[in-house]
Amino acid sequence: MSTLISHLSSGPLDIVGDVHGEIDPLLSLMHHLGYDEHGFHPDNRKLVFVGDLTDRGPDSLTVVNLVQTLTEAQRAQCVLGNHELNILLNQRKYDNGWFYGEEFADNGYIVPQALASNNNRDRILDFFNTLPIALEREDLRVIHACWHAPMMKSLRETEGVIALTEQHEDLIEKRTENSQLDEVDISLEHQNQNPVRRLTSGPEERIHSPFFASGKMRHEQRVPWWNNYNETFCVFGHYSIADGKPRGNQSSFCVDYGVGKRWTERRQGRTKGFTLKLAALRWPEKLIVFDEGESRQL
Ligand SMILES: [Mn+2]
Repeated sequence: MSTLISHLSSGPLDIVGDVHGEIDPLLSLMHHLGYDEHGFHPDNRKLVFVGDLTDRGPDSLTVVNLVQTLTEAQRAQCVLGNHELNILLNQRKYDNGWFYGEEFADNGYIVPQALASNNNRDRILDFFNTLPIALEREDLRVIHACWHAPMMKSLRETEGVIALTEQHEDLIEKRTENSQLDEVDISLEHQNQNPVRRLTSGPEERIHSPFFASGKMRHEQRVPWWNNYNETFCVFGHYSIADGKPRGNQSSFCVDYGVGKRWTERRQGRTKGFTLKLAALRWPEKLIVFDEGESRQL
């Protein structure tokens, strides 16, 4: 197998949702799952991260450091999320300023965050460059946003995520430049036909009433691809269930419980009993464990 689609560890797993720089919930979740701070588990369980380790929360640097250490010690695996991809492609977004040493402000409120310096940037990029897009084994698949079987083929034919992204960007540009497609259609082509984009941030479709989200006007909306997914069980993140609606079906499960926006709860003075949580799905038990210790069966 190539580096972009890798073998998922055998044995029991704990698949952790989008961490988004929330180091304290991560350490708390690991504790409740029975891991020590070095990622050892007495029952030889392994951690798997669905990507989006960074941005929004207070300490992306420490989260990346920890996951890198665990991954290098082969006690954890991690797939690439769209937030890691943006940083790899050097695409400055409204919420990844920490990487560039810049504060994250929301309507004048500065979100408390550790900022990267020149000393850590190269190490972070080197680590992100090692991350596969997909992990699979006989009974289970893990991906950040969307499993799309026809596009998995292109992951097996390449080594580098940056090269693969750019190669498809060029192809799509050439194909659309003299077409009748408008700006939104072309943007959708880039989202849906570039395997790196589709697998790390999911398919989208045009909407007719644009709305404002994550710092810009949106003319597209996300497509709930899992409604038509009926293959090997797939765990994914990306689609924060901050609105309270679980996502997935009998063959899939979204483990992103929205901790990435916990700073909005902290800002209002909350210190525990958060609505927005970090969760892990225990496999094969199918038990959902949350960072404050509660759990429930899927
Ligand atoms: Mn994401």
